Amino acid sequence: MKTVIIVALLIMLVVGGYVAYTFWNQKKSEGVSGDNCGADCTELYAAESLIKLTAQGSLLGWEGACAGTKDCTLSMNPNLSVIARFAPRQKTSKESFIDNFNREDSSTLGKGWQEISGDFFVYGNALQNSALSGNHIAITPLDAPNQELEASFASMGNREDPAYGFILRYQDTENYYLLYRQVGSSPELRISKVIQGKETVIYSELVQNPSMDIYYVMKAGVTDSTITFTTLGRQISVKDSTFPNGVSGVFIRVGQSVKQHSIDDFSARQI
Ligand SMILES: [Ca+2]
Ligand SMILES: [Ca+2]
Repeated sequence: MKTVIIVALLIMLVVGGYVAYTFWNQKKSEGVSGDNCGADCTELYAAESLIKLTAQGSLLGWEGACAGTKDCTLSMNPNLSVIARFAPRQKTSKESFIDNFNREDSSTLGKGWQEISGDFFVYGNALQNSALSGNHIAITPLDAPNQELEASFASMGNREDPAYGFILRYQDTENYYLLYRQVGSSPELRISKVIQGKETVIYSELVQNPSMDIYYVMKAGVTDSTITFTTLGRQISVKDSTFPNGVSGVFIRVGQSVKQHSIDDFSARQI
């Protein structure tokens, strides 16, 4: 059985370079990815194999043994050469992590969430804390130093002084920022930092308590050393450079007579 080689040069106009693809495999068909051809960009095919080339991305057109802009099927008989020309790629958008929790009830959160304190679960297409007193914290996989967070929160009661909000620049289970609405006997918006497990409030403002079981939106942001917290038409801000980076997430703190509060429509965006 003779072996033939097909070479596809994938010209990436956006970067002004090209990626050389050589196929020499027994696989019956192989997709051609615009910028991903594995470690060596080579594949070996048996003679007479039918090879289907599929361009992923905005293909301007094939040249050489293929023509047009659709998938190209080649019979591996003679040596063949193919060039795929692509339109410039769109500039990569900033990363984001979005979750509306619209999925089956579950004790694990999925989607890359990591529960690092207490216990959350997905219930009724939202996030809820479990019946444990103390801090409930879950972090996202979005690792960007500057982030903007948004989520809806619903209180199931203001007794026992619960708190709802965000964690920013999580370092480990004892070091991070918290931005939250403290409700109950001393209702406040707070920005605090937790160092070696000890929380210090670095800025706070008085607010009213929320109504029960009504969602309201809160936003948090951190850009370099500026931390902002926005809700109820108010924005508080503070400068602090203790933690320069780290992932972010959600935070609920509950007291002894535990209520299960809700969080929904979470988003985190790199800024
Ligand atoms: Ca939802
Ligand atoms: Ca859980």
